[in-house]
Amino acid sequence: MTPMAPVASGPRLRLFACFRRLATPQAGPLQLHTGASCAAKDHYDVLVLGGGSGGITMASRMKRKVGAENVAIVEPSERHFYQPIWTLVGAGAKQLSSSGRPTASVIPAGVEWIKAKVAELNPDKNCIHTDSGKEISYKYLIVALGIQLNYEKIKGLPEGFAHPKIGSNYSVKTVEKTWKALQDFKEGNAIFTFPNTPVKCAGAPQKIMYLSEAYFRKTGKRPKANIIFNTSLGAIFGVKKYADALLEIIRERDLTVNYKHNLIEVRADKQEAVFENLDKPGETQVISYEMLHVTPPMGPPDVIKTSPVADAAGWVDVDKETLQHRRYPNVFGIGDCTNLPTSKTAAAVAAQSGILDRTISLIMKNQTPVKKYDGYTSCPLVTGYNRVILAEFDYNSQPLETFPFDQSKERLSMYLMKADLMPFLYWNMMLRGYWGGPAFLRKLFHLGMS
Ligand code: FAD
Ligand code: UQ1
Repeated sequence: MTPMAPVASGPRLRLFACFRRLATPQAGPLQLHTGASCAAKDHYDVLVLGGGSGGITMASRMKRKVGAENVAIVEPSERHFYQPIWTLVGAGAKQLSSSGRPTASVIPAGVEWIKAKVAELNPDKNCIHTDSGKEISYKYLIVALGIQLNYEKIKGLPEGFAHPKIGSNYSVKTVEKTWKALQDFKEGNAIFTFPNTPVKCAGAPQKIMYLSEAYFRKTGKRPKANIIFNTSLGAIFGVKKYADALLEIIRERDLTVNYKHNLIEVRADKQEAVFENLDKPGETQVISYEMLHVTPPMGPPDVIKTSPVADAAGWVDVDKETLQHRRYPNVFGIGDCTNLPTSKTAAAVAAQSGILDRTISLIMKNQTPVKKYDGYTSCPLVTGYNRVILAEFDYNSQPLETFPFDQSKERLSMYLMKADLMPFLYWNMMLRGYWGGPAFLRKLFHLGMS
């Protein structure tokens, strides 16, 4: 891809930058769009869409590159959440309040926070529109809008959450309902679901099952609990090494797994869940529950789906090694909203942020991106109140483990890392742009071993 010419930085030079773009004829097929620009009053060298894990992390890194005053983030929410801890909130092991901080406190100092929703992307004119009617232009765009939760695709939801016995760790509104349902459980079916779509943190739907089982054991309710994992998938986990370990736990703890079972309806007033059998079209099954944990169907944010930056499935269409957009060279994507063919996690975002930082730096200097993302992602599979299997793997679903021991074994040390070290690392290093994943640790540990 042909990189673009660097543009002047600094607020006073923004107007100049706009005129220069309009006045300078550009050559090369991929540069056409850089000659066009909307008549926006607001212009930034780097515009970041979304102030979640990827957006804040990249804004911190870009601030170091181009100066805080040349970076803006578009994000409507007043609070920023560390979502990975919701698994433990749903199981009563952490408080919900510990998972959120004011967005204002995580926006890098000096970076502009545009408190609005992105309503439209216009990459051909290098600008976006917000729901408040603002038009903002940019030189470089980073799309970090996350994945959209589509509870309404299940009949009876989200209104069913008004009833007891049902919860979902995937939303700040329903995660505490999981813990309530666990505490209220007396006897019967405890059902955990996995939808028929891509999801973020593909381990989370089953982590809460293991925690629930441990809770029932601790409170003497286990003999009266029938624990069921109904998953749309055909396997328990995508990486054989960890799947084998999980299947052993499932066998030991007497958990029932039904593959290719997709939740399509919740009759919360009657405590019934309806599943379709994906292998037998038209066949449905109604199961009564005493507790139901819903992982909702998910998909790309609507605003991306309907924009030119989307691929055919609606995700931001990026190069899987450089994270640069495949058609708009000044557009980049990170995290859950992209079509990167890896598991969508904050750990993946951390690794991607280091790569994207390098990619953008080189593009800004008219050079070709060299650093290549290997698909690194990680999923701390919480299997009890003091046990974690730390899955780490790459694009090829091959284990890419950091530590010099077998991570497919349940460990207390990995639980402590998940519950206490990771939140610290997230708030203090990742969001400040100083954590690009554990690759350096992996090299260090494995060097020590050889
Ligand atoms: P997000 O962090 O979700 O940020 C997206 C941002 O975009 C949000 O702030 C949102 O408000 C904003 N936005 C959306 N639409 C618009 C719009 N139109 N305009 C402007 N802004 C918009 N990851 C791990 O690594 N380890 C784990 O153990 C783990 N466990 C998890 C457990 C649960 C229950 C959940 C829910 C997630 C878990 N994750 C885990 C996944 C992790 O939280 C996500 O993968 C990560 O947050 C993705 O970052 P992101 O920036 O792509 O999206
Ligand atoms: C990680 O880097 C990360 O991002 C901050 C997570 O998200 C919360 C993780 O869960 C994990 C496991 C990692 C990987 C880090 C190490 C030290 C293995």
